[in-house]
Parts: sequence; structure tokens; C-alpha cells
Amino acid sequence: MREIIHIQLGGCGNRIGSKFWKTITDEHCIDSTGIYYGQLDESFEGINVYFNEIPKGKYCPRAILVDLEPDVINTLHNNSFNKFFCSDNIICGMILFLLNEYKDFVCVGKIGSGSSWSSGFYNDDTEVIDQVLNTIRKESELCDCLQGFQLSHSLLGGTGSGFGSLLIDKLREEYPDRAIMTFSSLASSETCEHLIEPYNIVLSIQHLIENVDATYFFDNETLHKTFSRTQTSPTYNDLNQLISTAMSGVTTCFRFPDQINGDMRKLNNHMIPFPRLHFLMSSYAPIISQTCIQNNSIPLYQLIEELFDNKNMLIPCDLQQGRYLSATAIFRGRNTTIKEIYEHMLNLQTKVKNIKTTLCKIPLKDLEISSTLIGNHTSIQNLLKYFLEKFSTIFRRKLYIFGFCRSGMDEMEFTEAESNLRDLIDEYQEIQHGKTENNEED
Ligand SMILES: Nc1nc2c(ncn2[C@@H]2O[C@H](COP(=O)(O)OP(=O)(O)OP(=O)(O)O)[C@@H](O)[C@H]2O)c(=O)[nH]1
Ligand SMILES: [Mg+2]
Repeated sequence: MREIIHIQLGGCGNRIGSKFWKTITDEHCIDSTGIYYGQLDESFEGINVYFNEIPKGKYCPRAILVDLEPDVINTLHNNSFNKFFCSDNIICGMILFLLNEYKDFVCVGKIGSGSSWSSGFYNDDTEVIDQVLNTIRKESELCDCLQGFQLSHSLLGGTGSGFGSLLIDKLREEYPDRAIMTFSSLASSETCEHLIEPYNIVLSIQHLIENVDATYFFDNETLHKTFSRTQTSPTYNDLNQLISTAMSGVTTCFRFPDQINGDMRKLNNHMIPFPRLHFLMSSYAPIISQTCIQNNSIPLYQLIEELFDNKNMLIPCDLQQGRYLSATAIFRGRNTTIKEIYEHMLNLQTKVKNIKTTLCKIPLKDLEISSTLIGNHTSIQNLLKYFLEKFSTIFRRKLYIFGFCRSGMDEMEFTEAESNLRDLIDEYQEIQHGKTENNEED
């Protein structure tokens, strides 16, 4: 079995990760004590991809929970579902006098990252990263044939962005031939929670470009707008639910029988024609058809239309600008056939080339049919440009640089990250206008 190790990092990464685990434990028929209650059907076949079998026939998530401060993890841990994680795999940085309060977890190092990329990356206290890497080693030794890692984190705060970048670099160094994918949350809002967010994002993207195979972006602002169409004041909980549903969609092919995209490598081989251009967008349907959702049914043609609609994408984008380099549509539902889906997709084939379509017969909870689209689309450059401009505006005036350099950073790193991102945007631009091998194949 080809196992995946999941790592959730920082406040946002841990909340999203916990929702992901809730979603997939339901799908694999595992209860909150780790017992499998299904019918030994497709829900069981790929159970080892994300779960370790432990004594007494129980299953435990192959997950490592990390934060540089203990509060979010502690709150999650107080929820009975999260007792289900292996406590040796819960790692918090903290100051010593708090140790007694959090004796359920492995507590090492000092507290917090101070919200900046550099304090997360250049944390001079190596205890936390050493502990995390040791735990990863232990998990990987238990695997038959590890296929790779997935990370959930935010690029906005210090832990998710800075410590996340450090961890990604270390993983690449130690596991050069294993795949790494990230579920990276960000925000394209005009008002930043912290003024240094553009630095945190662009400095992280530099490491995502170099050392990650596939990154799935989720934009809080876009998700907020999506929910605001149907309800007032969406919460993080709502946003995280949608993100975890998309994560469940993306990982469907790894967890359930699938000939085409059966593991991370196969999916990446199809989705990523050029290694640096691995920043993917995803969409999910049904979101908009609330009345249909309530009736638990949505016509297939409408589901497909929604799936390819800008409004269902989980980052801001205009799919009319630019083109798909590749796409994968993953459908879930018992009462449809792949033939029926192909027929409906035919109309789209003229617009979206190089698309792979798969059907998993295990439906999402409470839905007869649903679908996730993964797209490698050149219009992602607009989101990247947006962050680059914000970065350059404050960097030109050298704002807040001092705080970053104080934790060990060199100013050159800002310049390098800026130019690496500019190059990436140019590469998307060239592919959008130029002829590529894929284009010729179409
Ligand atoms: N989608 C989503 N976004 C969140 C959530 N919690 C926080 N955020 C956003 O993510 C940003 C980073 O917050 P955290 O994830 O708590 O930061 P961190 O990675 O722990 O880093 P620190 O700065 O060291 O605390 C915040 O400024 C929010 O904009 C969440 O549960 N879901
Ligand atoms: Mg935090």
C-alpha cells in the first residue's frame, strides 16, 4: 500500500487538517474510537493510505499535528474527535512553565513565532523541528512504501509560512524522491490582518516553487464571498468545511480504487507538465444550488456547469483569461455512470482540453452526486501578481524589514523571493501565449 503522511501546521493548518480528518474518517467508515464499521468494500481497500492499523483492529490517522504555540491544538484536542490522533504525534512549542497544563502532548522549545515568516523559518530553537523530523521518521519507518507527504497550513501567519517553509526544505532534503503536496491557505483581501502578510506569502512561495511538487491554494476572501451569497457572516468553520471537502475530493483517487490517478505521482504527472508550474486551483460543486442540495439532487449537466464556473473556484480567477494546461474532474456518486458523465462533458471538451475524468462510487456524505475539479490554469498568474505587487509596494520602502532581519534573515532573501516569483509569473505568461508540447497534442 502506498502511504501518505499528513502534517498540519499552525492555527489555520490544524483547524483545516482536523476537518479533513473528520471528513475522511466518515468516508472510510471509522468511528471516533478508531474502529472500522463498514462492509469491507471500497471504503476499506485504500484505508492504509491515510491510516495506520494499530492493535485491537483499530485505525489511527497517519497525521502529525504541529504548532509553535499550544492553544489551537489544545482547543482541538478538547473536542472528543481529536482524541483519536496519536498523542506522540502532537508537537507544540511552548515555554516551560506551561508544560504541566499540556501534558497530553509532546511540548518542546519556546513559544510562538511572532507572526513573521523569518521567526518561523529562523527559529533558533531547533528542538521543535528536530522533534517533528523524528516523528516523521518514525511514521515513515512504519510505512510499506511511502508515496509522500501532504501539508495543510496558512501562508499568512509565522508558523504556517516560515516554519512550513523550513519543514518543506527539510523534507525535500531527507526524502528527495517522495512527493510533497501542500494545501496552502491565503487571503487576497485588501485589508491584511498583519501588515507583513505579503512578505510571509511571497517568501513562502519561493520555497513552494523550489521544493514542492503540487500546491493547492485556497483563498479566504473567495470562500467568504462564496458563502456570503447564501448566508450572512460565514465563520472559519464554514470556510474550513469547504476546504476540507475539496481536500477530500483531491485525495479521492488516492484513497479509493482509481486506475487513472491512483497515487500522487500519477496525478502530478498528468497535472503538472512543467515542474515549476505546479500551483493548482480547485473548484467544488454543488455549492450554489442550495435548493437542489436540500433535495439532495442536482442534474448532472448543472453540476458540471457549476464545476467549471469562476464562482465555484476556491481562489479568485477569471478562467476566460488564459487557458488550462491540464485538468482533472473527480466525480463522486453511486447513481451515475462514467459514460453519462462523458456525454455531458463533451460540450466542455471544446473549451477545456487535456482533462481527465474519473468517477468514485463512494458518495460524499449527504450528497447523491458531487464533484471536485483540479485545474492547472495560467490565470493563476493574476493572483500571484496581486501578491507580488503588494510585496513590492512595502519592500520598495523597506517597511518592517528590520524585524525580519533581526531573526536572522538577510535582505537579499527578499530580493531573491521577489525575482523568483516574477520569473514564475513570466513563465505562466509565456505558456499562456506560446506553443507548448501539450498544446500541440490537443
Ligand atoms: N481558512 C482559515 N483561515 C484561518 C483560520 N485561522 C486563521 N486563519 C487565517 O490564517 C492566518 C494565519 O493564522 P494562523 O494559522 O493562526 O497562523 P500560524 O500559522 O499559526 O502562525 P503564527 O503567526 O505563528 O500564529 C490568520 O491571519 C487568518 O487570516 C482558519 O481556521 N481557517
Ligand atoms: Mg499560531
